[in-house]
Amino acid sequence: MEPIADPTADPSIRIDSHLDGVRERSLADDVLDGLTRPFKELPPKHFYDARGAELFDRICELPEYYPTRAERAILTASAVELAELTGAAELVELGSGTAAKTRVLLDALHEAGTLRRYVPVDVTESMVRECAQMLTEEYPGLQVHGVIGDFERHLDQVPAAVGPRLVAFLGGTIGNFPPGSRRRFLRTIAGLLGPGDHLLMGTDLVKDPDVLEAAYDDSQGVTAEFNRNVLRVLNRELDANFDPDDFDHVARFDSEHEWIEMRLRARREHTTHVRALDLPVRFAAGEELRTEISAKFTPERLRGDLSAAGLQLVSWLTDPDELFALTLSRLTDTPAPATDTSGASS
Ligand code: AVJ
Repeated sequence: MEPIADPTADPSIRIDSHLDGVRERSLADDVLDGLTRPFKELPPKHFYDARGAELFDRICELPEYYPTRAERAILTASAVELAELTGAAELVELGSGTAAKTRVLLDALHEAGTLRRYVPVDVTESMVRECAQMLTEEYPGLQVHGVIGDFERHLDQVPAAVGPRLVAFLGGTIGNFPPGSRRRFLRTIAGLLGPGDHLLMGTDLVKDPDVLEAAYDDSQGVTAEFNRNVLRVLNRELDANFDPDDFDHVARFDSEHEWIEMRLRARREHTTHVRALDLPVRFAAGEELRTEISAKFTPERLRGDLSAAGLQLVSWLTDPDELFALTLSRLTDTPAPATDTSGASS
């Protein structure tokens, strides 16, 4: 059957979806795997249903949660310099969301006259569509090629570059990966880069544990609600019967691993049922379910991770209080191969 041309379709927007049930399957797999372990665990990506995304937006406005403000301040102060350093024709953004921070970068690249295409990669189709619409109106001539998918699985769906590329992975989300998969993921990102391309990444920095713990355990209890929201996701998506009020929110800085851990602690002994998986899950009183790690970085640790992924630092940008860092990096220079002696190479 011929596709029916949509007369309202905007030729500057293309959106490809790679989701078809992937999300549902991954939730079921993660729950079956994570809730049957001796130390129960769920990956943080399942926080973000509509309510979770809304709660996260509220977190970003909290007085205790400094990362969003610090990162925006760095971006604002450095956007022109970043546009100059990268000369990017294309911005690929992993986990683009509403693209609020991205605008600062798009503005600078647009001003510099190099910007041609924006490639947002995100699981939420409605957000990508809305922001594609707005951005093509705001920046005449801009192409938007949205990739709807999970950035952990679908980076191979990012289209070939149209010119110097800047990949942005903002917000400190790289901190959600444990160290091994972090390096593996960085290597996958490096696969999106060619010579002359750059990665711009946001990372939260190691600091006073009280400041860190307050950022993940705010006085208004928004983060606690965000944490418990993952139980509501399981209730809805997998027909589970968690009572979120059966769990306390816990946020602790693990100074050995240099990461924040969020957990849900059972207030009493009880058994819940994840009916879609026919899975009873027993909690002892005080038993904890780990829902997130959020790694905090030192310059040394970040350099090590980047270099293990074949990347080298181009610039290290931080806010005046050194709370957060934005780093620009590129593929590590490799010595030119000395095997071609024919003189025929270009
Ligand atoms: C979106 C993953 C960067 O780790 O700080 C905020 C998520 N969790 N408060 C973070 C989060 C609790 C956030 N990231």
